Amino acid sequence: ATATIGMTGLAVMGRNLARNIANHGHTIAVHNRTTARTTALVEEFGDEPTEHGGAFVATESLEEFVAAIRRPRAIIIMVKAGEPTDAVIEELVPLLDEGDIVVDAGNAHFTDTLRRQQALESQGLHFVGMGVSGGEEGALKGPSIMVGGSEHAFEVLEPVVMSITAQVDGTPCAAHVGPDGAGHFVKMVHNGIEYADMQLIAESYDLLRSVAGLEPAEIADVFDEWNAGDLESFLIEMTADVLRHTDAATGKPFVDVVRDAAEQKGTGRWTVQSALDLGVPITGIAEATFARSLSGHTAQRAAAQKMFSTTTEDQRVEVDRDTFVDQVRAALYAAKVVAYAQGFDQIAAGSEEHGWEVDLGETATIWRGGCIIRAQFLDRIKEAYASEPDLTTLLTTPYFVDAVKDGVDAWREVVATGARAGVPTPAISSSLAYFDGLRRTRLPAALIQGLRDNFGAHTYERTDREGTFHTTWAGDRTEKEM
Ligand code: NBP
Repeated sequence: ATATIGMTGLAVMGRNLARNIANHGHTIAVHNRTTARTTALVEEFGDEPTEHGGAFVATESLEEFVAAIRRPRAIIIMVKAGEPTDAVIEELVPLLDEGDIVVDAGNAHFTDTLRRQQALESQGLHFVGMGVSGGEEGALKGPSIMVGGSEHAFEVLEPVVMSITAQVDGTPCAAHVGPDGAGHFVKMVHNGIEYADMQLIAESYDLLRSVAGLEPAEIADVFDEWNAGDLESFLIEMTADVLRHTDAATGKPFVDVVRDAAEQKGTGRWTVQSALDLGVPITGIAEATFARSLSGHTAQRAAAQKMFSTTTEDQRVEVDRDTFVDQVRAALYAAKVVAYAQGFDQIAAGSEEHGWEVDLGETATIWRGGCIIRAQFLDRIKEAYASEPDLTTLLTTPYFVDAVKDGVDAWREVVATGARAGVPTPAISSSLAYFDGLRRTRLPAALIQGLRDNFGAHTYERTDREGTFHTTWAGDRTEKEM
């Protein structure tokens, strides 16, 4: 056995991650169900050591693959999430020895990771659920890595993980976020935040174009300008790139020839489902997920467009272009603070529920590079948790308080303008509603409690004394302490 680690599953992600590992001086055994992928990798990049001393050991059968790795073995599975991952684990496990470490680096649902971890642990094996972010390019050049598993398993994997991950200011964008499902959970919420981020950007674009009348190339310039300030991020930069792109076939802006139905692979949905289970209001992520669903509901959209033509129902809203651009920037920033605050709340709640003890500041730190949501902004979040590890909500950290206070008038103006013009802003406006909901001293939830007690005797608590109460609504309306 010559390899220090193994990788099975050599589609785009596995192939690039294996190359990244070899480029960092590790000898890696490679395997794929269809041998052609293994052959192609080795034919293209050779099986001689790389300039850094790493090399590929190409294998055809799983038996050969397992035999090529030094014990205790560390084996990364990078195949399609769900049943294919279970199929690979099932084939692999009988070939392994006690103490070997099986790493699932695919986009597994964290509940699958919990189940697999239990199953493998009972067979004397270690199981690690490793969230890898950054897509194809990140896998090759340095992804953000969220490791979930035992301390021991992490210690074994650490040299490889820390060498292949992205680095920001000398700090690796990888960490042991917690045991069992913690890595995949944090990766899931990361993807949810990515949904919210993209939706907020898309709404901002729509407002600038439909209300202020800017052309896509002009909006690209606006995003470039924003990218020089506190909104600086990979997604803002990429938005300018996409908006400036012209379709070669028609000469039109690229964004005008793409069908306006956003697809999703499911991590946004998982994030929302988990948030519902945990009772955490992640309205930004939820609205972003539903907005994608709405965009794909062709029949309903066609029916509504026929009945409610956009010209008759919407008001013409006159805005001063420069002022409106600034207002949209402020609204985007404030709504983004809310979306991240909600995402971090969800990680805190998941961590509490499963006893993971996820370090929220560290989570912000490892998202600063290698992943799609990498942003300047994450430095602020890292600092917020560094100065106050038990922070109740990111919204109340001084830096964000100032940003939200300074931006709140603009935020309201943008939401109101969008509503008047008939330009939907589900994520920007729901974030404002969330913010207003949190900061109000009295919420109409009191009335809901009254209704619930009236129709269902669900009881209520009082503001002026302890206890649980019920009013005999159908009778003499006296109040009873329960
Ligand atoms: P895919 O998700 O497209 O999966 C293809 C790989 O799965 C191939 O190696 C294929 O083998 C293997 N596979 C399948 Br399908 N069924 C199998 C089975 N029953 N037994 C053994 N192998 C099987 O690859 P990917 O896009 O590279 O993604 C890999 C993982 O990384 C996924 O979980 C994905 O969600 C995650 N991820 C992807 C991205 C991204 O940007 N693409 C980002 C982050 C995470 P074959 O060659 O023999 O068909």
